[in-house]
Amino acid sequence: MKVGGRTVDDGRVDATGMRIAIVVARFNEVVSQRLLSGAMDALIDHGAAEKDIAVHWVPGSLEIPFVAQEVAISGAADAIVCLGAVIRGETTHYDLVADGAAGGVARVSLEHRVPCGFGVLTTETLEQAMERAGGKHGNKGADAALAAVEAARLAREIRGAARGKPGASRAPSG
Ligand code: INI
Repeated sequence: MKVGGRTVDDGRVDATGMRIAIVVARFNEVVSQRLLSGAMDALIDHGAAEKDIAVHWVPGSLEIPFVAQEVAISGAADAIVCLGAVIRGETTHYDLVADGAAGGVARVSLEHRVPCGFGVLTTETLEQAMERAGGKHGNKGADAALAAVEAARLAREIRGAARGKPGASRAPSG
């Protein structure tokens, strides 16, 4: 499977039994709805149960880090998937929103030790966003979901190995 132009070790992308939270921004909803569909399909294709996926809608991408943080603190999710679309053509504070979302999500992930897949598109036009939300450039919502699951599996292996259980990290295949 290709994620971001590279081949991912698909064996790691097993979402069976995982509790996953999706935090998705309503702003540019026509795009984020497609990112959400892509993420849901990818998670279910990889073994997640629909009942284990919680979807939290927020007004815009700037609100994503706060709600992701609340999810992380609650302990309700093994992985968090963050989805939104920031389109330069439609805002004068594009950089502020894009940087705030990316920096905030990265901070939540590191401070709370919960993997966060980052599927917030940053594009010049709505057309470019649609191309990345189920169009000719794939679905970045699906990619972000699978990246979060892969990171959650790795964390589980590493934490298990640190406690003396088998399952140390493998070298990538292919
Ligand atoms: N939020 C987005 O998710 N995408 C955008 O393109 C966008 N624009 O264009 O401004 C946007 N703004 C809203 C922002 O995320 C907050 O919801 C708002 O500032 C209230 O805090």
